[in-house]
Amino acid sequence: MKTRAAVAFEAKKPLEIVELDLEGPKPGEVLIEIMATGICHTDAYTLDGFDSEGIFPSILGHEGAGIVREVGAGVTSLKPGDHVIPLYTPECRQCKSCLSRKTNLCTAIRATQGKGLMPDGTTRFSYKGQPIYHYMGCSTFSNFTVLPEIAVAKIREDAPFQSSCYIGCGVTTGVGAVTNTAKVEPGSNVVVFGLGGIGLNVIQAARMVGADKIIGVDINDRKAEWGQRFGMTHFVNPQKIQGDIVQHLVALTEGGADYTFDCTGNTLVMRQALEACHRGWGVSVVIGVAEAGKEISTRPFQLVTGRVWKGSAFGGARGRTDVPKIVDWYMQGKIEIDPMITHVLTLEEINKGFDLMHAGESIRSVVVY
Ligand code: NAD
Ligand code: AHE
Ligand code: ZN
Repeated sequence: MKTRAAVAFEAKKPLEIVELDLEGPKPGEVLIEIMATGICHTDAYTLDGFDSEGIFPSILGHEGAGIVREVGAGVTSLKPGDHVIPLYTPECRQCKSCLSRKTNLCTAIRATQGKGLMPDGTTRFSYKGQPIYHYMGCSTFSNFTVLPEIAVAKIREDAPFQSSCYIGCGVTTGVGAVTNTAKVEPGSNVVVFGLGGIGLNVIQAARMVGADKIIGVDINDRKAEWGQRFGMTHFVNPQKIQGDIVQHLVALTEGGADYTFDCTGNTLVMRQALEACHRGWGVSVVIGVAEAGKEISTRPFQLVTGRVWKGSAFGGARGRTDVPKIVDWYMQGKIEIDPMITHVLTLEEINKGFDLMHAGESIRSVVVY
């Protein structure tokens, strides 16, 4: 079949809207019509050539929602017409990682996914007879895409596509980092570095679980109002304070934060986030994705004296189990999504979404097909 898609032919070049060829689902796979997709900073990071797994030409996009149109042989948990969210972190429920109950990082198809291929080692997209690669197993910047059954979460049909697509990455990542990874307790002091599409979801989850001080840190003053809108109690622009940001935050939290979250991808900020934690128990969660080749460092003494450095991918969520629950939280009003969707674009306008992100003018841009 044919599908309209925004293709990343080369790093650092705008996406091109073209009509591609797409092969249908093989056994264990489903064809999905994507109805809406968000643009996450990770898409921009890969397009900018910072991802050590970046492959070109490919179809980016990993934050989508859509409808199952066809199922391959042996698919039992999905049927045509089901409303779904593609999962870049699948949940096979059979691999060592899924069975461990210690992680959400299912390994069933990770090797082929990282090479831009389906689990059978082929790509289903082509343009003028040349292969176009998948991205994060999702490729939601295509109107139609193919995914393995284990990488698809079935969601309720009354959830709007335009907002629920954001649960495919940003919402689940931010909310899950608080509820699954850090397990923030009521009364905690929390510091969130980077008040973008992820950081604001960390803030709203910290409010939801009853955190006390919720301090937002961003170099863009326009983000202060956004943080307050979702529960931030204090805002700090590190470029506008006297002295060191870590000392400033330690003073503001009377000894250090119980929990800090990096939502910037900047390795220097990751260090500040760790060192702003309380001696003896503070936990810092790395969410931001750093450029290829970057490394984090701190004095080991920071860890010896009880601070804990952790990471969180997709908010520690097991997608097929947890994503439908997060959709319920949204539909019940426990979490907000709509105000964070600042721009709704057509596929032809997708490059504008990247420009808005780089200019710090959007929280989330969503492409509606
Ligand atoms: P975004 O562009 O919407 O927001 C980033 C924010 O960080 C902006 O408000 C920016 O002003 C701020 N910022 C940049 N440099 C800063 C600094 N030095 N100090 C303080 N603030 C700074 O991006 P996003 O979509 O929210 O994504 C944030 C990060 O999370 C990215 O690195 C992205 O790749 C990553 N991410 C990780 C996961 C995961 O599963 N771990 C999932 C989604 C996104
Ligand atoms: N491919 C990169 C790492 C990118 C990365 O860390 N991705 C996050 C999700 S970001 C979503 O916006 C993730 O889930 N990682 C776990 C995984 O298995 O990819 C690199 O450094 O090679
Ligand atoms: Zn993402």
